[in-house]
Amino acid sequence: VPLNSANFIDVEAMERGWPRRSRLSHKGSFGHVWVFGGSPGFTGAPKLAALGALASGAGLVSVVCPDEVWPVVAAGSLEAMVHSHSSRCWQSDEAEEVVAQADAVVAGPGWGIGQQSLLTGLLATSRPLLLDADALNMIAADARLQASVRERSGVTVLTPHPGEAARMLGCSVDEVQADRKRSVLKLARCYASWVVLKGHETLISSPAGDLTLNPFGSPQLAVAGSGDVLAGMLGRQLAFWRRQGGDIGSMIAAAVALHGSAGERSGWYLASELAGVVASMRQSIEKRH
Ligand code: NPW
Ligand code: AMP
Ligand code: MG
Repeated sequence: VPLNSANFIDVEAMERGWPRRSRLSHKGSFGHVWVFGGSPGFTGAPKLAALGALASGAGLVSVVCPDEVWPVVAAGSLEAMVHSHSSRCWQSDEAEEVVAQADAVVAGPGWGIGQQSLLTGLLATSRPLLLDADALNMIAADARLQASVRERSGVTVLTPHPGEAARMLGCSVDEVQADRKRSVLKLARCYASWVVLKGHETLISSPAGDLTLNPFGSPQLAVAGSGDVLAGMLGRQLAFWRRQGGDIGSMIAAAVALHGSAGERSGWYLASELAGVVASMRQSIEKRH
């Protein structure tokens, strides 16, 4: 694979991703993010993704989780709507019809690796789709899902950490880390998708192989749930893009940079608190425009 040099995200590029809100805007202007995730023992992950979407300014957020964890995921959820896989709002043969209300779908946080048929349905829709965590693990293990990702008509974003990238590439974490540019490019080309290879100096590749390096971030982000918050933030950007348009690559980069930049701040130690820092930074950027 020919290796392109990476562009860096600077502060201006990060801030351009969070434009001032029009006075006439309403929650529909910012989009409806649907998060599919959660399983026994992993109920926090979809909630953190929902929080990430809300913190970065999504208009509406819905979570869809397996029936057995629905009471736990729904408990205490004030802002996000929470449905179970078999709830009436979700029952349909056609995934496209089911996600008709969604401006963007985030699939994977805490989902477990037994959701192949639901994932197949989501891949077949034309909705902007962000695949993280267990969605990536299922794809890594299933050639049919891999083909379905390649054949998608809508925008697809993959957000592997080095462990998930290693599973997808069939190599070791050390091999991924030894040449992160080559790793992210291979994934982007193989899946015809945007790929965000997380970790120190997160690398973003467009489907065509244009690379962007995120210089923001801190090892403070190496904490349970911080990737789930990022998945929700990127879901918000995809939903906003579907509603208001713009340059999708810049919007992805702006979310990665804001997440990293919030991670550099002190005063937080939980991923849920990171979302609070993201929200206040995002609000001050929006007001400065
Ligand atoms: P090692 O071996 O530790 O050095 P997994 P997970 C590697 C959910 N969560 N640099 C790591 O390396 C998620 O959403 C739920 C280098 C190991 O090999 C998923 O659905 C939570 N290596 C599920 O749990 C909160 C790195 O990756 C492997 C690396 C499992 O996700 C937590 C570990 O990854 C979590 O978000 C880096 N920067 N980062 C909840 N409260 O509900 C990772 N690795 O096995 O995919 O486990 O990431 O915890
Ligand atoms: P996940 O492993 O999915 O929870 O994602 C972890 C998040 O924290 C990603 O956004 C990573 O880029 C970020 N992160 C983890 N470790 C570091 C680090 N040492 N420096 C910067 N960012 C990190
Ligand atoms: Mg993760």
